[in-house]
Amino acid sequence: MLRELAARIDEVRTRWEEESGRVSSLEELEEVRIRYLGRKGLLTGLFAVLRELPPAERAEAGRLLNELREEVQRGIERLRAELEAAAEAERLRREAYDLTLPGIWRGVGKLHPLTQVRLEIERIFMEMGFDVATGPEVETDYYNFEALNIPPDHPARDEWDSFYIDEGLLLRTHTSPVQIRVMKSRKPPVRVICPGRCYRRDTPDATHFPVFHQVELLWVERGLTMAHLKWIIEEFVRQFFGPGYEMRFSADFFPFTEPSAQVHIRREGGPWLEIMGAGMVDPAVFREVGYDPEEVTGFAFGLGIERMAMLKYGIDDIRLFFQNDVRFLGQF
Ligand code: 2NL
Repeated sequence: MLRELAARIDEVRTRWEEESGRVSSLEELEEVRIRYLGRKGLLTGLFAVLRELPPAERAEAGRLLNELREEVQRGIERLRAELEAAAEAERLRREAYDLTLPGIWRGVGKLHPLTQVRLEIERIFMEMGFDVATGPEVETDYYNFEALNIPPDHPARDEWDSFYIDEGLLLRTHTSPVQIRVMKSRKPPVRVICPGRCYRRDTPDATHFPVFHQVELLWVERGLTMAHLKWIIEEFVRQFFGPGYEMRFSADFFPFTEPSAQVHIRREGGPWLEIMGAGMVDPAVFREVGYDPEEVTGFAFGLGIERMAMLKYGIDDIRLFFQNDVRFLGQF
């Protein structure tokens, strides 16, 4: 009987050695553990046989059986430790950060040069006490032309020069309609600048584009003269372009100002550069918005933001602003 049990113990040992050698995961190890040490396991079965042996043989058989059980238990503990260590090493490998790799560069954005220039112009005039007003880009014929004393046969009103949407509706050709809206909604004094996008049916070339940006200024108060206008522009030029420019006014015509002027600046030895059109608000415009031209005076100017940016940075083609090439835009 003892010999028979001893033989079965050896069989189980051989089988254990073989099977435990094939274990490659913690799940498989648990299956093997249950197969040998579980309630219905192979070793548990042998311990049941032990109880049927004659008392004289039980001690020896028990020793053999305990030896195998300890062998199996030690083997399981060793395998468990090995598999856990391998799993942990794999986890560390998977989660490892390679601190020697170059970082992921996410470019820091910046404002479009036209936005930068607009904000700079807004800052200069806000510091002088002007409000910033904006208005719709789709305007009525009335606000864009009529209220500005622009006659029906004026070339700007031609379909070839403006983008019409419907009868009496168009994309504004300047930001002057915003100033009309401001004057109709406030009493003098009015100090306001109106920046914004404008549209004209131009064929694109180095200095024309169907979309462009303007800043117009308007100051309405008793007793204003062209001397005040000249000072405002001089101060603007000094802050925006820097010191050392001389300024020249020459006669021009706009339906909404009288007298009207173009303004040029030049540096010592340089060419005259046109920077804006300006003038004293025409009495017809004051009457239209309900101001008494005998009571108030006012002046206005309009400048192109693209033109200001091109002069300031030496850009020779207006189309560069709208091509969105970051190699160009990133320089400002
Ligand atoms: C130009 C000329 C100008 C104005 C705009 C204006 C607005 C009102 C009344 C009177 Cl509501 N004037 N704006 C005046 C003179 C010139 O712009 O060549 N801009 C690029």
